[in-house]
Amino acid sequence: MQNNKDFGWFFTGFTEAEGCFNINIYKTKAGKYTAKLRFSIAIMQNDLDLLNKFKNYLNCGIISKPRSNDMVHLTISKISDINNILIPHFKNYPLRGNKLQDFYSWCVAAEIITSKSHLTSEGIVKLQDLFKNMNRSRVSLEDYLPSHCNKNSENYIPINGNYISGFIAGDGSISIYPSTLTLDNSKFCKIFISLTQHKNNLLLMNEIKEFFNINNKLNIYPNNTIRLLIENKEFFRSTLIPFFKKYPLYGIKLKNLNKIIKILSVIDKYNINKNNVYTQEIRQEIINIWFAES
Ligand SMILES: [Ca+2]
Repeated sequence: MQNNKDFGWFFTGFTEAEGCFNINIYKTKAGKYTAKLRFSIAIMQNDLDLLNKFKNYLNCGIISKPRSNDMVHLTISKISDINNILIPHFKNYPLRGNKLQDFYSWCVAAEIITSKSHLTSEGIVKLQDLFKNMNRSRVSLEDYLPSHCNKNSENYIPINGNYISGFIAGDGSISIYPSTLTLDNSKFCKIFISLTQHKNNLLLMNEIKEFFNINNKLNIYPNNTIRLLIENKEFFRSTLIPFFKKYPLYGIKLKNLNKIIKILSVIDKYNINKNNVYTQEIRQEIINIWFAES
């Protein structure tokens, strides 16, 4: 079992990928405006164990499941939990991508709510201004200064492996192209890891690239995203699998990784190299591993 410090970094990395800092401004029955903060993580229902792990780690929050979809949510909205648990957590294990900006805005909002200023119209206006510039509605993307990622900044923080692990658990994909798992495909069993981000996280993506010594160039696509894609069994063997031994992965992506580890050992067992072909039996063995339950 990993110690709490490692899991703390994992949680921050996962939050960088999938967490959401929000400010809810609403009218009470009496017609007065008020506000609440909410931190949430929504993931697929089959990853519920991971959400419970986060809840246990934080020792606060509520897990819920909306009827409308296959997601489960961890929500923290009690201001005392936010002030005493969540904000200290992210100060000890800082975010480093563009979600850091949302966290900063959120901390200002927490002060407003803690001091009860949100019960005044000035306080509500301040919260509205903060809210208007958070998450997807952020207008000043150009102001984003990811100083924790910048080696020349005094705020630079070296990237932590457990953070990367959490980030991949959230936004990464570790898998096999299903189309390559047929019995009659010449490109049998193509495994890959990919990570896609908004271009604002270019510095962060470059750090991850450097961490793994990857030479691929990061292209910015017309939809403003950048993508890191590695389809190379040798990279899994020499870099990724040892990395995840040191910095464990949790959740559904760990299940995929474990299947890939098994599949690679089958490939090694039969000594299959690039030029060899898979026999029907070996293909079936690999297909069975990949499609096995859990
Ligand atoms: Ca994301």
